[in-house]
Amino acid sequence: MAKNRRSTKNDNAEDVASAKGCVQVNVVVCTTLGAVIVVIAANCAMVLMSSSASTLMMPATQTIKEVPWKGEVLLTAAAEVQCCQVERRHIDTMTQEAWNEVYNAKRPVILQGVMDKWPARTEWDFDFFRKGPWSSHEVQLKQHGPFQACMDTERTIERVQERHGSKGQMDPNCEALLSKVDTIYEDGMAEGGGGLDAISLALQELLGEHGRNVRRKVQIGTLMGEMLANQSDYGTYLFLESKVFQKHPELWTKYITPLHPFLDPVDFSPHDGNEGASRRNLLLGSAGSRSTLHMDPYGWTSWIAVLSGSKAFRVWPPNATKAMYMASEAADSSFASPIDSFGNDPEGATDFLSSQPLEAVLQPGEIIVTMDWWHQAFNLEQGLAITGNFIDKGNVLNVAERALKNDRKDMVEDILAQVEKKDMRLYRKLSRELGLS
Ligand SMILES: O=C(O)CCC(=O)C(=O)O
Repeated sequence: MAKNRRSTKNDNAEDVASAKGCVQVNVVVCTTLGAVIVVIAANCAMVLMSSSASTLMMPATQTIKEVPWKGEVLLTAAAEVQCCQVERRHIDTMTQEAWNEVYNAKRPVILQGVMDKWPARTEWDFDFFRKGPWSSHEVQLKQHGPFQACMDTERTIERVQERHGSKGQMDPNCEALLSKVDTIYEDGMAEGGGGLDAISLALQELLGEHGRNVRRKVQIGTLMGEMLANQSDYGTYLFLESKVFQKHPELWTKYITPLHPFLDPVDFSPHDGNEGASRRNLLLGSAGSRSTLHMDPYGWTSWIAVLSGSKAFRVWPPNATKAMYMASEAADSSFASPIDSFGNDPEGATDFLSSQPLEAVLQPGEIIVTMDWWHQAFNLEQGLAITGNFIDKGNVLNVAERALKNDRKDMVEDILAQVEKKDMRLYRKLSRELGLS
């Protein structure tokens, strides 16, 4: 099987690269091609929408009949996620000592009450984003469906085989779908038009009208407008976007306030010249979209605040890494598992299947702090959320050590420069502990 479409490391890296990263999105599409019903979806990892039609060479036959993707079934399964296994605390009852206790123990926690006075809580809706000056901001929609599910299955099988010998078999429909995409890719390459363009156009053609959203760039306002008018056939999709807060800082300063100091500590994240804007993300997902199963890079602390819609959430402790079937069992730079915990059970992945996540259903107004745990979210309804992350005195040593392990000395230097500016004692201690003094 050709390897070209399987640049999974890059896919992950790209996802992580958006500071929080790790989102993937879903679409289920049925389209008629001659007499054959094709059920297909497109991962977007290598699909660029700015392709030119001249590069496309379509394969002669379209015979994929079915792939193991049952969006509705998954929605039902996700709806069965337990509501309340993650501790919930109201901010009014959370003293500094109580917070220190939770934070130092690195236990995920759901905070209630923090968002009560945020203007975003009452003012942000789809219309708000359709009309404001931010409406012309472009975001990258990502979608996920059978194609991504098959890619994930294939990657999981490879990892299971590496660990346990030959276990697990590819579903024949997945095999057919993936080799179809390989063919399209290779034909495109052979044409000299560029594989990515070819794959993009081929998938659009296969998906018909629905294909237009395959890894599509779209203005927030347009997207919101279509959603409001209920004409959206975006399927299940999601975007996670930080640049909108860089371009429109008032979105954060005016609407996400007061931000409780527990979520806004003295921060040593490398500076991006935007006072932390790239550590803040706007997240929009339709029902059925989900993040990858991931842990946040380098063990920094993250939180996700739900403004509208509800989310099924699973978290696994940091020591569950072995059960995640990553390419390397050390926390490598991808930080994402090939497993979709809301998808089909990965055959043979015994460590994963016997792992025991905690589950929660997050409601609007709730904020989950995932600490350094593995997590995956599934949007039960379409909704808006924001995320933030920080490197503070409680996690900085861990982050720096992991960065060093990943050959990110540059990152450690940037972090240390921040620490030196803000906390000289901590700087000396860290330099000693990291053996850099
Ligand atoms: O889709 C979500 O709500 C989860 C986002 C997430 O896990 C993250 O930003 O780290």
